[in-house]
Amino acid sequence: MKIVDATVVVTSPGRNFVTLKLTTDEGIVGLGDATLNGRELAVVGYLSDHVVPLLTGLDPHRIEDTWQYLYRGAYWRRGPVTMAALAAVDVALWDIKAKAAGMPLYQLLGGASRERIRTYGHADGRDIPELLDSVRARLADGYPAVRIQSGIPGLKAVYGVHTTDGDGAPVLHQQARPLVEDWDTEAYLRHVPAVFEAVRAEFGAELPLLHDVHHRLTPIQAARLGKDLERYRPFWLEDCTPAENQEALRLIRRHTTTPLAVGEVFNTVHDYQTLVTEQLIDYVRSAVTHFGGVTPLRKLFDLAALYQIRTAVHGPQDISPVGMAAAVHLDLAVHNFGIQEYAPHTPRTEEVFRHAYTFTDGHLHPGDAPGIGVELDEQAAAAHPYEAAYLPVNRLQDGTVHDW
Ligand code: KDG
Ligand code: MG
Repeated sequence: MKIVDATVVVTSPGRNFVTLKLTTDEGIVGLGDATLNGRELAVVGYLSDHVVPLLTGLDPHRIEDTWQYLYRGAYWRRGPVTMAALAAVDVALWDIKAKAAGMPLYQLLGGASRERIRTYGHADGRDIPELLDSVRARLADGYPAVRIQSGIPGLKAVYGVHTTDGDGAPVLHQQARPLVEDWDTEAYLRHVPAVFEAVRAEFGAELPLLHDVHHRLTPIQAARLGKDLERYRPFWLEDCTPAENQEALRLIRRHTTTPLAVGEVFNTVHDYQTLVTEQLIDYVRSAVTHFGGVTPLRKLFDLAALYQIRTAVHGPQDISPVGMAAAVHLDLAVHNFGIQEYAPHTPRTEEVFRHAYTFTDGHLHPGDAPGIGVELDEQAAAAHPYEAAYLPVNRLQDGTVHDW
């Protein structure tokens, strides 16, 4: 079999998605997600100018070899743009291989290790009463675990607390220029324990509660927060510091038993080396789409398994249904699966990407369609052209730019 065509499709049914479509001489189509929120066109350029011309004529069955050819062959390796482009190729090739085998991808990854995939949903509120309502709504949706994010008294806009448009798309993520949010670490550190206190008081001790710090603290601040939250038994504290500094996690780990989850901005296993081998974290959180695909993420998961670290694939709405499908196949197959983040895509997005994966009673299943089980309706995609959109930026009250 040979690849005879490679096309990059950009569509914006509420938010931008980049999809690579590979076609073989046998008429098999494979899809891969290359969406990099706020920098989509950089990946489109990388793919169209430097990857697509290399793909025609290749044997799509040679997934590992093609991955190494594009990764090592470029010389300039790693980085979000490169790895999103590589992920799209990798997932499209797995899609083709599984379709050629007449099997859902998870079967090629070793078969199901469980019946279904436990997820967590997002609850947020501008204040605690609004957050409690949101938790109630997620529980009514069936989610077995909930991430809680709350507005901070005195701050006007905080990560994870968003308004949605009529279609359910988060408004804060679709600004033609970055929206400016504000930040006050001390106010945040004072407020978060009160948020956990209120949610535990309302929903009891058993509900798994997660919280995303979004890279905003110093190591000692993160250690303090981890300690303060221990009595509420969080499921995890996510991205408590900018973890490019892997050594920071040593300090945090020395002070708290709150489980730690890291990795949504990482692109390669090297970004995790210290964190995993020194057992400084409990969950690895990279997305298939930003980590170079199923092939390298599987390798990371196997490394993590040696240290009893579990998986938690990043699954925000800016991962397309193609990237989400790939994640759900991997989740079903690997032994050290932990939890999957899941926020359903909008109806407009689901018209463009029809998928076999299902969400029932708070659990995902990839379905049994051959391949990853996603079809791209190109006519529907063409009705939604690219729209410039940026993630917010964050400033302290004196105007200093802070991590978002
Ligand atoms: O594009 C950025 C989002 O994917 C990210 O902010 C979402 O932190 C996030 C999460 O945990 O889903
Ligand atoms: Mg996060």
